[in-house]
Amino acid sequence: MSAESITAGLGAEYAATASEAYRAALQVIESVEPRIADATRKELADQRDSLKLIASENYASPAVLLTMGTWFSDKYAEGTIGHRFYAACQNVDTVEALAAEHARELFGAPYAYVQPHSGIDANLVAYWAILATRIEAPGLAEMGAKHVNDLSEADWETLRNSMGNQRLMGMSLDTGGHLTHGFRPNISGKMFHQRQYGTDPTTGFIDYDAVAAAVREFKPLVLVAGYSAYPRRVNFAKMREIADEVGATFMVDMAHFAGLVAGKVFTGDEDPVPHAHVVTTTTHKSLRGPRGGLVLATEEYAPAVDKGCPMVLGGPLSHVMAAKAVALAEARQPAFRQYAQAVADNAQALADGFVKRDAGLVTGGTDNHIVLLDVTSFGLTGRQAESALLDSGIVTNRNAIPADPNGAWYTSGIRFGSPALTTRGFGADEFDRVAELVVEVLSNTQPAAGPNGPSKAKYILGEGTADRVRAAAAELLDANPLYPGLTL
Ligand code: DSN
Repeated sequence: MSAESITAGLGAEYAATASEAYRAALQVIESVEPRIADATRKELADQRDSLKLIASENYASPAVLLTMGTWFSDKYAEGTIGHRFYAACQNVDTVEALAAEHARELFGAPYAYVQPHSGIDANLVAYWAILATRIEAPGLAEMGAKHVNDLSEADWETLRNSMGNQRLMGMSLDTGGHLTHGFRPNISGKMFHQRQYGTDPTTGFIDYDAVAAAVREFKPLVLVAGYSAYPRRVNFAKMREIADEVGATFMVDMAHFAGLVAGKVFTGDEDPVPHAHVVTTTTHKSLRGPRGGLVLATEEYAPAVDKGCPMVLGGPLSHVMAAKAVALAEARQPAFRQYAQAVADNAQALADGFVKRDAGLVTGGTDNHIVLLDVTSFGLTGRQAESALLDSGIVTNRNAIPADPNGAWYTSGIRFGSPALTTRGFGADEFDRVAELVVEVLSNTQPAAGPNGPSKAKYILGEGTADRVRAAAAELLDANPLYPGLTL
């Protein structure tokens, strides 16, 4: 696999033009608010100078980034393609239609809705589309009405209440699920009567028999699969069978691994699109696009998803929909498949690097883009480990592990992801070296007491460790530059 094909997305081939564009843009920004121009330059420098291992982050191409800085930002376009509540949306129609077409083609989905601003927006559109299809539409028919506005106050109250307490089951946050999958503090845990499934306490893997038993007992209207911190693949065909047994709508949130689906690393039973009724994703994680979300749906759910505005959303971010179209076009290139395969291979190399250095991993390894390190094996909390790594130029995020004794704030885990450094061109050897550097930092970090006794946040990093690791990281970073040739 050639490094060039993987880093093609960074735009080395048009670096000179992009440099001119950014220099001009920064000059214009500087004339209005120089501190923002400075922060923008500093952000690039910081991203260039650190090992970014946050599993949900990536580096979008200059083509994607530049697409967001245009006058499409100024346009209101509530409604759908060709059916807007505002005039003069002809160019937004072009943009939205192209983004949706790329999404449909890339994922092989019958329908795509590209307006959601984020993952949570996409999930809310999906949830309300499911409620509209499964509860509201039959309720309206039973009441002999075509539209909710035709109902009496009393009938609307009855119908509205019937949507308010439906059942949803998703993966619990501490076993790797997302907060929008029924976590009580999130709107999904409040608008649904929710219950969660977890993972096997011994292996850390999803136990499909246990999920099936829980689903049979709870009989959810919606079964959600997908994760933010589960380092393994999911058998979506099996999950669909489980959903079908109780007549549940099967929804998959592929926000984390959409790039692996797009790049055909996840195929067959591991590709959610042929198995789910509704699939949601963000566009900025392994998919490497702009920040945003989208929803894919079967013909059955498409009409309700298409009403995302006004159901959940207001005006779409037309400039971001344009950038989604560019990113999805990039993801349809053959080079993206090589990138996606490298993301999976590199995560594997990182996990192997930890295992051979005796660091404890949740599930013992990975077969996606995530590696979840249990830092209790170093006598640390996630918070202490995250801070010590950051001091050493390694950017990660602390994350709960199953049945985490330190809770969701301090945590006992560090989540690593391979998408961003793979975009820079890192390969398996570099990821093994990253594992070595992480272990070096954590082995040289001690928990420390605060002024009031034991602390889950304070730590002492061995003298010289941060400098030593930063120097070693710089060698890797210099050999794999971020936005090669781009100068401000
Ligand atoms: N914040 C994203 C993640 O890190 O997984 C999802 O919300």
